[in-house]
This record gives sequence, C-alpha cells and structure tokens, in this order.
Amino acid sequence: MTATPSPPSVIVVFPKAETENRWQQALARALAGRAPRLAVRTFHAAGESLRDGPAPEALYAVGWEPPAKFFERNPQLRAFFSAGAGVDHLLRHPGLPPSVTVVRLEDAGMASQMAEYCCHEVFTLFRRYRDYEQQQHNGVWAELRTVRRGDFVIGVFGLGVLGTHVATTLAGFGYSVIGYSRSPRSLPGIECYSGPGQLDTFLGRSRVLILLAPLTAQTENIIDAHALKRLPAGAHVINVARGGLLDEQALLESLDSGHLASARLDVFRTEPLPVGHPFWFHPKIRLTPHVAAMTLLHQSVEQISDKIAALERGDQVTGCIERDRGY
Ligand code: NDP
Ligand code: OXD
Repeated sequence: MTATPSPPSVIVVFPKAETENRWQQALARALAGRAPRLAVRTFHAAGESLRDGPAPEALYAVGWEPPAKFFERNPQLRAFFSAGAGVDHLLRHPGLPPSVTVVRLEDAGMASQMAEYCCHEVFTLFRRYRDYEQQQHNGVWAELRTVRRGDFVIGVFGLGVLGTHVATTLAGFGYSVIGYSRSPRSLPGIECYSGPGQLDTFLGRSRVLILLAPLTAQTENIIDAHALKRLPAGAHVINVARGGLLDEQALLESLDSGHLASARLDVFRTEPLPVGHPFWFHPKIRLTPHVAAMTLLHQSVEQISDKIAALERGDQVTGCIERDRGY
C-alpha cells in the first residue's frame, strides 16, 4: 500500500505553542485565497517535535528562533520568513542550509511604532520632562532652559526601513538629524554619512545616538569604548536595534564617568535581561523589554502571505537577506 503524499505546506514555528496557534490560524485564513494548495501547520503541535522522521512537505516556514532540529526535520524548505525585521536569530542557527532563502519583515506596522518610541525619548530629553517631574516632586515652579534645537543633533545609525522613518519623522519636528549607513544614502533634509571612514565624524556630531542597524559581524560591538568617547560630552544613547551592537561594560563606564548623560535601552545581549544585571538599577538607564516595535500579527501575516503567493507563482519578493552581509 502506498501512503498518500502530504500536501505541500507552510510550517509555523515559535518558541511558544500558543503563538504558533495564533499565527497558524491567521496564515491559514490569509493563504486560503492566495495559495490554496498550501496547508498551514505548526511545528510543535501533534508531537511534531517528537517525530522521528523528516516532515518533507514543508516548503515555507514562518516564525522566530526555530529549535535546533528544525531544518533537519524540514529538508524541503525553500524559504524561512522571519516574524521580525531582524534575522540574527536565524543566521546564527547552525542548521540553516545555504539553500533556504531568508526573508524579513519590511515595516509591517513597525516603522510607526519605532518612530513613536524614539520621538518619545527625544522629546523627553530635549524638553527636559524628567527634570520637570523632579521639580514637581520637589514642589518647584521654574522654567528650565533647553539647548538650541539646531545644536541638539540626532544621529540615526542605520538608515534602512525603520531608521529612515525615524530620521524623517524627527526631521519633520525640526530637529537636526544626521544618519549613518553601510553604503551611501541620500535623504532629503538629512546629512548622511557612510562607511567606517565616516563613523567617527558621525558620532562626533550625535548629541543623541539612535542605534537602528542589524546585528552582523560588522556591527557586533561597534559602539565600544572608543565609539562612546567620540560622542559629544553629555550625549544620550538610544538602543532599539540589538544588544550586541553596544559594549555593555563600556556603556556603564561612560555613564559613570559622566561623559554620557543617559541611555534608553530596549534590547540586550541576553533577553530577558538577567535578574541582578546592573542595567536594572542604574540611575541613568531607562529600559523596556524589547517592545520598541512589536510584530503586528495581521499586518505581518498579510505581508508574508503575499510573498508566499508570489513565490508560488515564481515571482521575486523583496526583503530577502544577503547572507554574506548578514542582513
Ligand atoms: P534594514 O535592513 O532596512 O536597514 C538596516 C540599515 O542598517 C541599513 O541602512 C544598513 O545600511 C545599515 N547597516 C547595516 N550594516 C551596517 C554597518 N556595518 N554599518 C553601518 N550601517 C549598517 O533594517 P530595518 O530598518 O528594518 O531594521 C533594523 C533593525 O532594527 C533590525 O535588524 C532589528 O535588529 C531591529 N529591530 C528592533 C526592534 C525592536 O523592537 N527593538 C523591532 C524591529 C527591528 P545600508 O543602507 O547601506 O544597507
Ligand atoms: C524584530 C524585533 O527584529 O522585534 O522585528 O526585534
């Protein structure tokens, strides 16, 4: 007796079964009208993770941080869609075959969240809202001076989908915004720097440094003690990219020496941030638990389903990662 072949499928994989189920249902609905031949199933359900043999029918995967055996169990995979803009969680997976196309989320509702997060911090710093809170606490009624807006230069490190939106939104509020990227960029109203040769100049002008570049072999630890020293005295750092870009010890030393005025951190080398980590208690650090721009289920599923349908038709899609550059 010959076994009935399984239908080609999309496999959904997340660390939590509950997340897998939500994505499975949303993707099944979205793909029913776009690519009806594809079944959508979850990796952890029905003992999938306990299966001995491979599940050869999965052509596409969608998710975050697949477990060790994931690629071994899905040898027919053509593409993996990251449920985030970042793909460092996939590129560091030792089992990721070179043949699998890695596709990232492009905005999908994250750009406006990222702009909100960064603008909120910039407004707080520029308008000295924390000082006013302190004054209220002390029963003080007094106007505080702010620096000239033109002197409050904001440097956005990473001018991709998210960085460009953050930079242009801040420029729209009249701030002086400069940007830095790997390759030369041109954005109206924003002075752009690129390449290692221009990094020090970019840093030297950044009164607020916003990190929004991917974690790659080139960006790992790029904001180290030397880079922090290049920032003007009294500068602020906002890290919404990945913890690995920033040397944690150098950041603490720079804050403690008084060179850096404050840090707003959303991402960390180890997440969740370990209990007892000095960042939790530092008076000059404010942190959030990796929520600057959250993945929105509906918009992400729409984008990914459109791309899966395009690949099924044999069309090209955008957002494919170049493995050698790491993003
Ligand atoms: P993009 O790929 O669109 O943009 C990346 C930008 O970084 C590009 O401008 C790129 O340069 C630049 N870059 C890459 N390598 C270097 C380098 N070595 N030196 C200088 N610039 C470099 O990514 P997104 O804008 O969509 O996302 C950026 C990152 O934000 C993600 O990778 C992720 O880590 C993080 N993120 C964090 C979230 C959070 O909630 N905290 C949410 C979503 C994303 P070039 O223009 O030359 O290509
Ligand atoms: C992402 C993230 O990469 O949430 O999308 O960090």
